[in-house]
Amino acid sequence: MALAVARRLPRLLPLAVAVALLGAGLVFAAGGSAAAQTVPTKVTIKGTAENKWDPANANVRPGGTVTFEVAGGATHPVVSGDGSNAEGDDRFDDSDCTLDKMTKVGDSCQVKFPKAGTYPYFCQVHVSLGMKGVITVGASAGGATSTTAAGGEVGGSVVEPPSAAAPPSSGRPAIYWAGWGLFALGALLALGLIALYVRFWPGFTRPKS
Ligand SMILES: [Cu+2]
Repeated sequence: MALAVARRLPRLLPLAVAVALLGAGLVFAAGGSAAAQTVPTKVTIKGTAENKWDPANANVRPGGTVTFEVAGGATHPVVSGDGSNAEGDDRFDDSDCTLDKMTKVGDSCQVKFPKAGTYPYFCQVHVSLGMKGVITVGASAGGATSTTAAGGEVGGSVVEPPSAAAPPSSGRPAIYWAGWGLFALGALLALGLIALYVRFWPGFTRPKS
């Protein structure tokens, strides 16, 4: 019986190696693509002389920091909200970005975003000129969310998708872990086959001590 298994080893080994390679490939592909679209932990948004935010829409990781900077023009105080209400909505702490702190070129303020979600903001002075934007906080790049927001449609409906778009999980796709599983399985199988081969293959002579 052992011999019968041993006879098939040369054919089983490539299969095991193939499984391991497939797993490794999945890990690489899933991990690599996740790394390629890594969401930054720090983003700088400039308030320009044209009274625009540059970029208006940005992605940042949960726990990340957004720096608002007065790069040109007059004062650009940042207020949390979509601009429909002059007071804002206090979804993030904008107390360091008030009128007196964002008056001249070079002034800046930082806002930390601990939780995933979609955070619209606007310039208190230039909101009527459309100086608004949206910060998407999530582990994966919220491409779809920011493109819809880029259309200027910063209404209440945009605030809903983030919870679905940014699951609280580690952010690794399931296929990444499946890849690791396949790799481990294939590697174990290959090791086991090699061990069997060494033990039972008739033509294989082990050095005797
Ligand atoms: Cu402004």
